[in-house]
Amino acid sequence: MTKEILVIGGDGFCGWPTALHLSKLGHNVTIVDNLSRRWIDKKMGADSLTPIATVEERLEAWHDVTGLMINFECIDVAREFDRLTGLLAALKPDTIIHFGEQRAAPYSMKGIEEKRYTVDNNISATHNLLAAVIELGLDPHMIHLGTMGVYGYDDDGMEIPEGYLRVFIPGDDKQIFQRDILYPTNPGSVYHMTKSMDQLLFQFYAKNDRLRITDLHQGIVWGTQTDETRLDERLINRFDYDGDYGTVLNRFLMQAAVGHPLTVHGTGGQTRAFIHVKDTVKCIALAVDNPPAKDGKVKIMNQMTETHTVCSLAQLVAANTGAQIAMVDNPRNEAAENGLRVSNASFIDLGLEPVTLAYGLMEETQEIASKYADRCIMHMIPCVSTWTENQRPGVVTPEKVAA
Ligand code: NAD
Ligand code: USQ
Repeated sequence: MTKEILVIGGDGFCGWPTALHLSKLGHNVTIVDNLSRRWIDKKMGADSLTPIATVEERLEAWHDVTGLMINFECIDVAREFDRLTGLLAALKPDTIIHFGEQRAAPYSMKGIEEKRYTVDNNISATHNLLAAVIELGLDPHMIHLGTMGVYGYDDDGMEIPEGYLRVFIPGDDKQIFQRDILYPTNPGSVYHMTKSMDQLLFQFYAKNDRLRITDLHQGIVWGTQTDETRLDERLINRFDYDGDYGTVLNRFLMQAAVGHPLTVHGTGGQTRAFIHVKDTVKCIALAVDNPPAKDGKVKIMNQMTETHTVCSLAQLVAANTGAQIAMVDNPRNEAAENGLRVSNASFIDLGLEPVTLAYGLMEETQEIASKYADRCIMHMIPCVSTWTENQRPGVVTPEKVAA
């Protein structure tokens, strides 16, 4: 059935290929984006490795290639509440997909300006959206892109469930009460903290107003192209590689392509969850087709397909490409090593057949990185945003002297 779908943050790395995929599936898609991601790149002096076209060129290309139309509205969801409300009232979307947040952990730790921006932008964007929907009396299915990072990486000795933890509480009269509580959040950056706070906003509005909300706790997305973005050069997806926005596997693949050593933080013993961008768009299409019941509870699904340590990824890329590995000081405040087991049963039950590292997609991403290697701004590669003052280069601490 054709749905009216609003994609907030639809100019971004995950939002753009999702908007195209849903349009291709026959839905009416409107993108809302304030283009802040493009402006942040300009401010940092960074750029996508792939040459991304303007939004207007992108949408024209989509129409040229497929005959399909995607609409675009430039709205800051965190600040332009009235414009957001006006659009929602006119569109009455069946589904709203919310990608529109500042998503880089290192950027959120860069300094006070970036910390405040990340909190103000992310929390206001999510709350404005929820409040606008209630104000207008609409009943869309809302899908939010959350993160695996809300669970933390403390290796809790169990498979991480999908959002909720079943607990048994001893009552005063020796009765045992059973509750399903949100899995205790344990964010590792200001960015991840905003995603933890989003969870409470969703919990409240699902309970109070019976909103139908799906929160997708996504792992690190890698790759760049999907079946739709490869249809025309003007549709190409972004490829972040700089020290703030580049994520680890894509960084390793592009570092190998430009002859830079692979920058493993600390021992590389951090285990993380991963998903290819092709599976991201498939998962979101599955979520669109499977809205939760109006039962007062947020539906939470873990959107990831495999786990790896940072070190094992570096070794894999090095073995495939001959790149050198450099063990560098970790600019983050994170455990040197952790295990991680995650349930992704919901998406598997819905029919997801994951494309994992084993299926040759690394080579595909490697080829794209090589094709655009000459666009790399080499001095943007190092991760320079530190988590604490003590980690800043040049700060002398007793630990550094002892080392
Ligand atoms: P991105 O930065 O490429 O895209 C986000 C988009 O949202 C950008 O185009 C930006 O301009 C827009 N945006 C931000 N604030 C906005 C606002 N106030 N109003 C309107 N538009 C706004 O990020 P991405 O990698 O596509 O991530 C999308 C979502 O998925 C994020 O919420 C992120 O937390 C989540 N996520 C991403 C990853 C990943 O590895 N990329 C992993 C897990 C979860
Ligand atoms: N790392 C390196 N070398 C690098 C870059 C990163 O060793 O050059 C390490 C980091 O120290 C960290 C791990 O790789 O231990 C992952 O870092 P990342 O930048 O790939 O991912 P992260 O900061 O966690 O954030 C990304 C997205 C974010 C999303 C999150 C999902 O930017 O939007 O929410 O992945 S998750 O990690 O599952 O929480």
